[in-house]
Amino acid sequence: MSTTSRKVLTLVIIRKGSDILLGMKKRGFGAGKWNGFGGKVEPGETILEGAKRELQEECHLTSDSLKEVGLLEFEFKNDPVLLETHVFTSNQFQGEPKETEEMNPQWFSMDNIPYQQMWLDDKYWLPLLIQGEQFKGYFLFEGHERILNYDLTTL
Ligand code: 8DG
Repeated sequence: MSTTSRKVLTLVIIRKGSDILLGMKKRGFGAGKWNGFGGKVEPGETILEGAKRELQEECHLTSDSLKEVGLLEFEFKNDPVLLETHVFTSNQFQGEPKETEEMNPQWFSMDNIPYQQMWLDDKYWLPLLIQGEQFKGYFLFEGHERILNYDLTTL
């Protein structure tokens, strides 16, 4: 498949004890799914700055200790855009999660993650993040609900 462009995205998973914070995406790409917080990196900002900004914009938390732990590439069959998603995590943050126009945040116990209402790839890599591993992956989707093939390695 030929790739003509690459979009750089961030995804932030905040942890607190044995819980993780997810948000129900209310609109746009991935609406109706629980996910971490993130979005497109804007011109003039670093990827880390983009991750912090999206965390603040989408659920009103700030964190100065985001750590990049994963790199995920997503392709969709018949779509020339490759989504390069940088995954960050932290268990240190300031503020209380607050609902915004984009996301409704909720804490989930790490042994009760709502994978049925998440992107299909998350059940492969999120357990690695929870175990403190670093990882790199590629997922080829057909539509939003089918993975045609994937590759995932720990670093
Ligand atoms: P907008 O303002 O233009 O609506 O969008 P944005 O907030 O800048 O970006 P977005 O389109 O909402 O960003 C997509 C988010 O979804 C980003 O955090 C990366 C994440 N994401 C994917 N694919 C997958 C996936 O398969 N699994 C998970 N967990 N997250 C994904 O793009």
